[in-house]
Amino acid sequence: MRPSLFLALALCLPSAARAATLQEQAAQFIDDYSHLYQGAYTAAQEASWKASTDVTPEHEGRRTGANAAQAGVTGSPYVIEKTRGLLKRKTELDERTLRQLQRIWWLAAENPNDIPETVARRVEAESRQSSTLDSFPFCAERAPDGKACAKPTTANEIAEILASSSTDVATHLDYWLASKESGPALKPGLVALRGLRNEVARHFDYPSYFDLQVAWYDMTAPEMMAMLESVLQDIRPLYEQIHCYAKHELAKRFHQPVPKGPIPAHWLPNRWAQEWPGLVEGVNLDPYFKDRQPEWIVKQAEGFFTSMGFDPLPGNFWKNSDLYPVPQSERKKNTHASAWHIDIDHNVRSLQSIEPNADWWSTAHHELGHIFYFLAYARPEVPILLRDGAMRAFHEGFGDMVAIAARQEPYLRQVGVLPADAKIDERRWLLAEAMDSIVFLPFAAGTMTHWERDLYAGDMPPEQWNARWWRYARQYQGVAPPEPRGEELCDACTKTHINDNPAYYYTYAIGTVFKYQLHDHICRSILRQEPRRCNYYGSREAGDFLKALLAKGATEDWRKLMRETVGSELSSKPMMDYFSPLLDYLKKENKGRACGWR
Ligand code: X8Z
Ligand code: ZN
Repeated sequence: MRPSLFLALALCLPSAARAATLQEQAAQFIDDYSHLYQGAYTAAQEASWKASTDVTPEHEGRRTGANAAQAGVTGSPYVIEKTRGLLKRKTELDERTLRQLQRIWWLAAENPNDIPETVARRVEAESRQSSTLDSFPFCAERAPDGKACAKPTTANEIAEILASSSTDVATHLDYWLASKESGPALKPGLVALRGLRNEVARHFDYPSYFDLQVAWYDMTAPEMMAMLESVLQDIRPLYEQIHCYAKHELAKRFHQPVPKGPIPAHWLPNRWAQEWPGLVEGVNLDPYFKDRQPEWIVKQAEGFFTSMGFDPLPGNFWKNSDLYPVPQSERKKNTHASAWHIDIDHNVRSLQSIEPNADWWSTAHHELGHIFYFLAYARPEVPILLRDGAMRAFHEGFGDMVAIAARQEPYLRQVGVLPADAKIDERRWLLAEAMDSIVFLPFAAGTMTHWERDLYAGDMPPEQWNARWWRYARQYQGVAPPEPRGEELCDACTKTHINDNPAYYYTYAIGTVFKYQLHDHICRSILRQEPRRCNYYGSREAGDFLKALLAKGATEDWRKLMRETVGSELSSKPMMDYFSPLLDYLKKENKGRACGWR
């Protein structure tokens, strides 16, 4: 049966004697839609899970089929017409109904089945791109023929080598170059997807796919860019000092002259230069995790949430999750961490490749943050369509906020990660944290978001993609490639989200700012502790506050919820206060050094 016809039959109106009011009609429509949506979504999630944890052509085919069926529901011409009609009569509908209809509209815009060929091509291209991304064989060294791989490597190994304190700059360069090899394999797929994503969004009168995604915040793209610009302005003086410090430290580490301008990208401890862990001498957390089992990391992360009064994770999480690395020869799986709300109810799982180090420690907390959020709003009072973060950045910020708490010194001592006799230097400890959070913002709000805005809203020609990527990396991050990068390469394409979570990345920037607002509020107003030495492990009050916030899902306007929860709209003030001791400290450290990159 064709999906549209099926839906027209399934979503028929109640045949009551009296004519139903518009509110009643809308409620019935939403009810029927939600039922079909949940079923189709669950089937698509199950198929995607299989395709992401065991990349084979067969699993990719099933994912394509299940996603097409889901698109048949969400983008059915009947759904589009009905929703359009209801949204035209907004004043006759209550707020909760409107919020759900708005979501039905945005979901329809992803796959409008009144242009079925475009939708079919998009669904197939998305699925293929994910398979290419998830199964790419990284290679650290080529055989003498220049083709065969003499030394296969993995994403975890690349991350580990780049983040190590090794002074061998040649190895850094080899691994950095290896990490960029997926770009050319992914570029043709992204060229096609950019066109298809824009086509669906424009069919719904959004200026571009970027604008469609930003609409989930009830904002226009220029409003979003202005909000991010103001965050970037706020952090600029601190970032410039951090950049200067890092440049000189790295030059020392690699026995190289200090560059006048940007930092060479292969010197940095992350392949996209998005976070700079391990740069602060004396603050390297990795050794403290070396003797731990990866299982301990996840259990400890769960323990953080349960200590605040959250229920333990359900059995299905432990049974179905895929949390540890597997050799590519055994099975190819997506190595980027993710959390899955399989049935929009209590069936949850996470995909990770946890190794015992500080990076996975934070990531495990981040992912469990998503899972506890899913479970908190999966309750009968929250309709299926509003079982979501109050906004996307709440979801990203929540687990990250717990990760801030999980790297506070008192907590690390309490759970035995930091030995009792370990002495720490508070300034350096704080600087190491800034190397994650502050350093992340020019990447997230700067390079990534501007590049994706240009990609979609600016229809950036493919022969400018690499040059634009590096222009933004230089402008926002002060980072330059080690050698010229031509347009046959695609360094932006190597970033996971650009392929499989498009036009989303500003969400992490907002989440970063928001998590310090939440953290500040919990520490100062609930626990009466100083945010830089604040421990909410075991705090029921912190847990009750968070559970109440999460349990609302997306039933309320996010700005209103923010004002009610942390007392203001998005503000970088708590984050800047948190890191405030660093500015003077770094100015002293950098005294006499040549700083800047412009
Ligand atoms: O993708 C993630 C999470 C999954 S939502 C692991 N993050 C971004 C990234 O890795 O690029 C978390 C921080 C930024
Ligand atoms: Zn996340």
